[in-house]
Amino acid sequence: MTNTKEIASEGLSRRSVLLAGAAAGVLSACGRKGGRAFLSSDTHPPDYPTVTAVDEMARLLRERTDGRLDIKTYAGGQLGSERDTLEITVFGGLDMNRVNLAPLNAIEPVTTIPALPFLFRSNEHMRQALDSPIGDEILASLTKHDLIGLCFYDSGDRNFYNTKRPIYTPADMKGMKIRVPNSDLYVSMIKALGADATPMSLAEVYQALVQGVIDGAENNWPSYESGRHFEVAPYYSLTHHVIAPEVLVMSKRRWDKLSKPDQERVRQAAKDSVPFMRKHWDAAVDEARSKLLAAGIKVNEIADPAAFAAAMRPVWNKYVVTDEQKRLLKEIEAMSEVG
Ligand code: GTR
Repeated sequence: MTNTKEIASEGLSRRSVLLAGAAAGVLSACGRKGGRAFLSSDTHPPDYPTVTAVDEMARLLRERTDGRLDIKTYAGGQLGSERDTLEITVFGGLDMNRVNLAPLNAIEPVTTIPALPFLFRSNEHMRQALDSPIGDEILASLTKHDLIGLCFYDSGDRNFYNTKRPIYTPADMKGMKIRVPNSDLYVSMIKALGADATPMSLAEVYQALVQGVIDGAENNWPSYESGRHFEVAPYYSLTHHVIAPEVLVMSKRRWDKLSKPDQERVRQAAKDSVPFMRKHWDAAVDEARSKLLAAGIKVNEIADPAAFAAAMRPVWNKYVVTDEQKRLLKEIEAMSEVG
């Protein structure tokens, strides 16, 4: 398990130092009346719902502070991968970052809970759990790592896609090389299915598929579409194995410089951007699905989801070890009324 101190003692990679320098350059370049805009990063393109949700948060902040507080998002991974930009955010070179939970798994054990395979029964179940005090507790767990967890956004369900064949059973995955985000939990999930896991950043996936470095990957409909991975990996198999949310974080260094009322404004604007995000997320999933079906991808349901769940279940025992994790897991499972 890596914590922020260990990251610090390993030192920032050369790439991260360069990125921090670039970020600092951008920061000084966007000076404005009443202070500079918060600089935020996102791996997705400008029209993706995570990016437009932060734009909405920026709009709310401007409106509520007469333009004094604002956010400038660098979308499309311009400032680097989620892992690199997260390091920079911890050290204060970036003010905000919208990332998946995966790169946080190595930093904070409780972030692995919503990322467990076959935990949430539906998107509704995920939303309800993270809207409850459970979500607040997970967001608050990031503070000791110098990050302020502002809110969760949707990421839908992740499914496998590949260049070779439809996947119907775990046995169909045997020997396949599957890209995963940089998270030990994801590596273990793929290994549990008998496939080989290759962690890499999202930006590298298209080329890796073309070159045959990997046979496939896994992601939600909008990411599969916006990264154009479907062009080279047309088999999309609906395993629905993970429904982990996205998270919006702020650097604690920047946060600590804000007045208490401004901290409250930032937190409230983030929370108020969530319904906007959900509405656009649902539309984006429908739109991506229709576009991809029209483009001729080969989609299949899996015969027996329970077989995938059973094969991946040992991962729960490996990653759920602390009392806090066990309690949160129990509470989420006990929410039986939804989904
Ligand atoms: C997407 C998520 C990104 C990133 C990506 C990945 O669904 O929105 O933040 O984590 O998956 O697989 O790297």
